[in-house]
Amino acid sequence: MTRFDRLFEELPESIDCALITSDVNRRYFTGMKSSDGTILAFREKAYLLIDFRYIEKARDTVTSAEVIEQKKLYHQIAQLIREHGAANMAIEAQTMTVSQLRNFRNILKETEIIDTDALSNAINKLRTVKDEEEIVCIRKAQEIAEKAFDHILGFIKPGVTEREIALELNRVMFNYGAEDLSFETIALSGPNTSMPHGVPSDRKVQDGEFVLMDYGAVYNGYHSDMTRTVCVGEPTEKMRKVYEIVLEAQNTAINAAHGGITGCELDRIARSIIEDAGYGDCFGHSLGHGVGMEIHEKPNASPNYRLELETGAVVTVEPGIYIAGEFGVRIEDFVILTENSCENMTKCAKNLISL
Ligand SMILES: [Mn+2]
Repeated sequence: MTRFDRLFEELPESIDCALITSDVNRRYFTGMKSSDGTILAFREKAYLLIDFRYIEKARDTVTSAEVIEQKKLYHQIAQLIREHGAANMAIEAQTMTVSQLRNFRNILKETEIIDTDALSNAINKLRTVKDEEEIVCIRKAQEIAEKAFDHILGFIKPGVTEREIALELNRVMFNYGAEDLSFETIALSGPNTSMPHGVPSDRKVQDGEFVLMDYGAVYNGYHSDMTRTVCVGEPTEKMRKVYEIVLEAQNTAINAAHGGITGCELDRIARSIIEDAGYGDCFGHSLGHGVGMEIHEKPNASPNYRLELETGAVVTVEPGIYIAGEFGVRIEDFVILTENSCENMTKCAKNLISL
């Protein structure tokens, strides 16, 4: 069964065709990366309309859809809709721009445009559960990130700056085959570690400080995501204690994770440990998020996500404690949920390392 077949199984029967306009979902359905292009999928057949810059590659590689060179997009779409006798067309409401929607409405006067979240939700649902091929790519993306981690431990020392650490992580990841960075690498030191998404600066690392690194690599369209907090020299008693609380929260949540647990239940397991230790106010973000073709995707492990995390979903487990003006600790792994437990895709050690 193709991904298009599975999509139409998820969609209400009343929907005649689906217009897929986002870059990431176009890649999900065709396997080809491009910065432009449009998929129009009917139950019986799918088309990829793509312009001259990509046409040769598309004709060589795309097998899931008939490839058509894009000339006058809106008219070509109208023509296909007429040929297939479709009365309505669902759009990706979560990503289409208002101006695109207006254009389609102007051109497709006879076609009902379904602008609910039905199509976006159906695609998100498909993408949540990863198949074997996708898992292979995610594993590879994580292997690249872990090679960079092994390397950076020998690079961090008093006097190097946050920016130098970030740049070195990036360089090594590209060197080991990353297609891209999962996001702008975060490398923070000392008091800056209390800002969960701080931006690397020219601040020099000093002895006795934490260095927090949150980063990942993209491999064949799939992202990895990890955070490690290491100490340069010896940590204080408080630093050590906070680190152990975060680690316990993380390990406990990972041990409890399984397909069918709700996002809020998983979040609660980690959060209650941090709350019981007296640091509830210092953990102001959610426990985790889905990872795949996007760095943040469904499902979420957060206090207000009441849905089940499905078997086959990949989610991060990243509790943290952030004490403003002092320091912060975050430890992040990501796991694939199985029926009764989960497999941790992050293999590198997380005992407190002092360099
Ligand atoms: Mn993350």
